[in-house]
Amino acid sequence: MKIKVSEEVKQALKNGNAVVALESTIISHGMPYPKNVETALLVEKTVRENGAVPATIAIIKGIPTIGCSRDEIEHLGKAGLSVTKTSRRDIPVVVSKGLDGATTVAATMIFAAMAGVKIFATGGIGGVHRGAETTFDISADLEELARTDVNVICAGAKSILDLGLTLEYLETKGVEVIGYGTDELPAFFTRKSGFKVNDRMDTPLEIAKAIKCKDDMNLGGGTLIVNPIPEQYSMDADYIESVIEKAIGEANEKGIKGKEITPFLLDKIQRITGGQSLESNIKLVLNNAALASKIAVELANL
Ligand code: PSU
Ligand code: MN
Repeated sequence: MKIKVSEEVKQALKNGNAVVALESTIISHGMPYPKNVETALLVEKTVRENGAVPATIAIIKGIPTIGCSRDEIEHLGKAGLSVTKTSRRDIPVVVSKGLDGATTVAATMIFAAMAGVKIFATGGIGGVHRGAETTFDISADLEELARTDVNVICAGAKSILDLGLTLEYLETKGVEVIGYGTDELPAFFTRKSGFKVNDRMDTPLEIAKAIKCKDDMNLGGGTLIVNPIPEQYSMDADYIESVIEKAIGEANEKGIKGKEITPFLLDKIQRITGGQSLESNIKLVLNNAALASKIAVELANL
């Protein structure tokens, strides 16, 4: 299959330099225009400032693209929901029809792995949804972490998910969850969730060493590194919980399910909080991009 790797990313990989993969569902389906485009460009800038090369990943006119151009990012952001949300299962149809695809964590991991990019920064991952015991709604992101060798830096998961079940699922699948400077799984908008991570590490070098070890032993699969939102941008836990409950209530009333539910909830939360959650969301993504870049630089030097 044809994939397109940008010249800059190709060069960096050839020279063994640090590269950080970035997803595109967050651009087309996770934030409103024009904040989504501004954020995506700011994330790329942050990666560069921390010594790595950014590789925003999407499917552009049927071609998996590793290292989208500024124009392509602008297009993904402006076209928004009309760009197909593309997880693992969607890839063959989006590619064969020559469509544009905004890649989820799962699909971004697949293309990062094809290109040889090991480190990937995002905001939050998908997981086991609340009520999954009846809906069976478990994000394909978790399965991908189990099988594809890409290490994902995120701010934990929103409590639109069942965080306890998400951790149990990852444990079953053999996915290591490392807390950066924390023993607790962060809950995206807040630094705490009440759930313990498997291991805590306090430096990017320690994390890079663990990743290298996994590679050297060919264990396969990814690692999840969870990085709490900086204190000054974190939200009030009770407030955001009530907002999330309201959003889930509305989704249930409207009968929204399947691939629509996550974008629906993200949009609702942003609307109810009057954009306050969007600002927190942006800050935590930048924070993750910086950490991912530092890990990628350490990994390149090992
Ligand atoms: N959670 C967020 N922001 C996001 C997503 C999840 O806080 O943008 C996106 C990511 O692209 C993730 C996808 O991979 O939603 C998960 O979708 P689903 O739950 O349908 O697997
Ligand atoms: Mn789902």
